[in-house]
Amino acid sequence: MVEVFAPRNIIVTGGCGFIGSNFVRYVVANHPGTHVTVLDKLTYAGNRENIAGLPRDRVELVVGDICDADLLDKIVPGHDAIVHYAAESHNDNSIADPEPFVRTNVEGTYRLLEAARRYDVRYHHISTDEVYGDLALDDPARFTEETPYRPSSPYSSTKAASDLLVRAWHRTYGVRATISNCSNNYGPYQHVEKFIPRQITNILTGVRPKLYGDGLNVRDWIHTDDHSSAVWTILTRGRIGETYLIGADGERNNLTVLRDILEMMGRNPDDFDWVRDRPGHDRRYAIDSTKLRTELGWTPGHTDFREGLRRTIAWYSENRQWWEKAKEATEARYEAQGR
Ligand code: NAD
Ligand code: TDX
Repeated sequence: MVEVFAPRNIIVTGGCGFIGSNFVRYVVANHPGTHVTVLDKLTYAGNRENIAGLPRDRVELVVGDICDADLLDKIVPGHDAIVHYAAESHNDNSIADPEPFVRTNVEGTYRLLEAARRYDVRYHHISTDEVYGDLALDDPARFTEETPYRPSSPYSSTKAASDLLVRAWHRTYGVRATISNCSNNYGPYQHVEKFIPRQITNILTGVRPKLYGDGLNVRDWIHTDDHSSAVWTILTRGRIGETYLIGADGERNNLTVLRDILEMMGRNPDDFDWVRDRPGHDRRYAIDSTKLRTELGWTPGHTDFREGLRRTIAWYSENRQWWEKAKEATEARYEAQGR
C-alpha cells in the first residue's frame, strides 16, 4: 500500500529559478492546504519576479544560501518537508568555472541533509538524467533507476555526488528522503542561457541562433508543469529511500528543435550558425519512466511538444522585460566561450 504524506508547510530551495518557481506556482494553484517557504540566494539565475504576485499568505521568500547552516537552523524547524531545487544548473558555466557547482550542488545538499536529519524533516531531492552519462544515438536502451552513474561534466558530476549523499543520509541516518532524476525541461521562466530560450530570444533580438557541433545531440524534452506534477506525486506518495525517473517520451535532436522554432517564428529553417561543440558534450539522453507511471500512476499532461513549444515562444515574445536584462550578459559569456 502506498503511503500518503500531506505536507502543510514546505521549503522549496531555488524557488526563484526556472523549475522551482514553476513548482511553487503549481503548488499554489493545485494544493491550497500547503504553505511554501522559498529559500533562494538570488544568483544570476534567480529572479524574485518569478514568484511575484503569488498570495502572501501562501508563499514567503527567504533570501539566503543553502550552504548557510545557521540560517537553516532558523528556518527549517516548523516545516514538514524540504523540496530541494537550488543548484548551479548550466553545463557550459560549469566547464568555464566549476567551483560554484561544487559548493552549491555538493556542499549545499550536505547542509540541507544535515538540517533534514536534525529536525526530522521529509526531504525530496531534485536531480537530473545527466548523472547517467549519455547513450549512443542508435542504442535501443533508455535510462532506468538501475542504470549506473557515469556523469560527464562538472555540472552533472556534482549532481551525481549530491544524489549519492542523499542515498547515504537515508541509509545511515534514516533521513526520510526520495530522489527524482528528470530529463530536459522547457516552458516559461527558463533562463536565456539555456538552449530553447536562447534561440527564441536570439531570433527576437535579430541575432542568428547557435547550434553546437553537428546538431544531432538528442535531449528528452518534458514540459516543466509535468515535472512539477511528478515531483508532487513522489513527495506525497513515493516510497522513502527510492529513486524515480521523470520523463515524457520527448526525444528530439537539437537540429529538429531549432528548425521547429525557426519555422514557428516565420524564419528560414537554415537561418542559424553552427558553432564549436561543447567539450564532453553528451550525445543522447532518454528516460524510461515506467516505475513512476506504474507504481504511482503518474502521466504527463503535455504530450504535444510542438504545441508546448509554440506556447513557450509566445511567452518569450510577450515577456521581453523579463529576459532583456539578462540577455546581454548571457551573450557576452557565450562570446567569451566562442559559442
Ligand atoms: P535555475 O538555474 O533556473 O535555478 C536555480 C535557482 O537556485 C536560482 O533561483 C538560484 O538563485 C538558486 N540558487 C543557486 N545557488 C543557490 C544557493 N547556494 N542557495 C540558494 N539558492 C541558490 O535552475 P533550473 O533549471 O530551474 O533547475 C532546478 C533544479 O532542477 C536543479 O537542481 C537542476 O539540477 C534540476 N534539473 C534541471 C533540469 C533542466 O532541464 N533545467 C532537468 C533536470 C533537473
Ligand atoms: O546555444 C546553444 N546551442 C546548442 O546547440 C545551447 C545553449 C545549447 N545547445 C545544445 C547543447 C545541448 O545538447 O542544446 C542542448 C541543450 O542544452 P542546454 O539547454 O544547455 O541543456 P543541457 O546541457 O542538456 O542540460 C539541461 O538539461 C538537464 C539543464 O541545463 C540541466 O540543468 C539539466 O540537468
